[in-house]
Amino acid sequence: MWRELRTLAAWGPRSLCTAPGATIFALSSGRGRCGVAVIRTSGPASRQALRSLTAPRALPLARRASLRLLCDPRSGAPLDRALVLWLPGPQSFTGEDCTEFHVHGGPAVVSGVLQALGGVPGLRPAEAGEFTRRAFAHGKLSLPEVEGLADLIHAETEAQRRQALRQLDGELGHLCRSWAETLTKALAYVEAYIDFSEDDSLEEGVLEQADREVRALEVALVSHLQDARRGQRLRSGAHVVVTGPPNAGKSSLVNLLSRKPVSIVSPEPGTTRDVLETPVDLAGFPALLSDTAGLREGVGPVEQEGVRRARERLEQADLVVAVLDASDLASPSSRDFLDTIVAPLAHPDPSGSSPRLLLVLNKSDLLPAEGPHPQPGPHPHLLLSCLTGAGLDGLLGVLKKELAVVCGDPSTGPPLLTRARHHHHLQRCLDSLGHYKGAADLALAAEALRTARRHLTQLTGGGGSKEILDVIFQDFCVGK
Ligand SMILES: Nc1nc2c(ncn2[C@@H]2O[C@H](COP(=O)(O)OP(=O)(O)OP(=O)(O)O)[C@@H](O)[C@H]2O)c(=O)[nH]1
Ligand SMILES: [Mg+2]
Repeated sequence: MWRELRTLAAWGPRSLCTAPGATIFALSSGRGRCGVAVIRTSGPASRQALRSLTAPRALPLARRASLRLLCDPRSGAPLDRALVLWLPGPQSFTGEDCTEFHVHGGPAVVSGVLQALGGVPGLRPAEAGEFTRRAFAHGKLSLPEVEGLADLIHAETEAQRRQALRQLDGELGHLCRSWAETLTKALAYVEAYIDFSEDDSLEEGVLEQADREVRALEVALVSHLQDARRGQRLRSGAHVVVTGPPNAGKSSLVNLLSRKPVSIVSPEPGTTRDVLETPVDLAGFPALLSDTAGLREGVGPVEQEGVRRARERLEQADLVVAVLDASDLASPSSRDFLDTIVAPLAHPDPSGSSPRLLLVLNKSDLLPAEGPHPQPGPHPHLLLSCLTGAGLDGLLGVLKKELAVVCGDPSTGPPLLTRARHHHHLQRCLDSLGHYKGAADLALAAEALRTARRHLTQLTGGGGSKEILDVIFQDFCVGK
């Protein structure tokens, strides 16, 4: 059955609608003691499974929750009093006949019901991701929607959840399908020209029309590809690197933002040596927050290695949080840091590859309450005290804005490309449009358009190979 499913899925999602197969079952809610646990089945024997466990009562009405006594069909022993749902296909999550048993979440109840289902002829335990794989195979979900569902299950921050929901709603799939339609139109123009250019009835300018469609699509693809890193950051976390001179309060800030004692804090300059990385939810965005050694020269070999690692990590940053001691801005280490790190980052190179910069003046509690405060130069900055928490809300507000730029804001704008797979197919599509423009004859131009269109179809899951499907579905747990 598995091989059959995979082969058919490789032909295209909708080709499986009538394929018979085993009926699968699994616990779909989390493991462990809980109030309610949900056990699902999917496949042609679902009706029989529901009948066997709820006999002698008749099947409940479709899509209506009903209270039933569940009994083991072999021994007749009662298992639980549960809510059951009969969800006949194709109007179900997988497109097949499905049932749901909402049982009490004790381990003995759950294992009793699972064992009883295992004894029903034609039923077997589901493999990881098999429910979703069947939904894809029956055309219930496109591949980007499957990926959105996987992301939603793994979403840890608000921004990730919003992005995953948009993808699950099919926005990226719709966009790719509309692009594929544009290419179909362009291809039709080119083929019409090849077949009927001798014919007087052919409309004038069909090739120009094809060129126009291709040019517009190129512009859209380039802009989406430029955004691609943002979607991937949103999925796996933006690299936020905290840097500054020794003793500025970098580790204190990392501990404050991550709400746990990640790094040792001490009045001794040069405390942090290694790069300490921690995943955090920063103002609703996923981030990998790195604490680093204070930047200074003329120190021992261990600290020197720490400084080298700190500089290396700065090169990988998407957002640099530069921390200075507000009461010590005139010191040589602060001035040197402002000149060598802050100034170049404040004037990023035009290619747009430089990280963004946030300058934080910490220890504001040490500044005199009255009078002008020292300025770090022309750079915009925020005042903070890790000791008292003053300025933390302002900092989180600015971090949110910065991370929305770095990761893309999932509540607005076009759908983001969250995976390398999306990027690959769009880039190949764009390359093929380049081949179209440079093609030596119209037959080659038409072939380039077909290749471009194939990449868009593959992105949404049509003609997906078994290996790609395996990689995508491995993100799922059993029962999903
Ligand atoms: N008054 C005051 N002291 C602070 C504040 N933030 C940190 N400190 C103190 O400053 C000292 C250095 O703090 P750390 O967080 O270890 O500084 P760091 O930049 O990580 O230092 P290195 O790892 O040595 O480079 C500690 O004694 C902290 O308690 C603050 O907002 N106000
Ligand atoms: Mg430190």
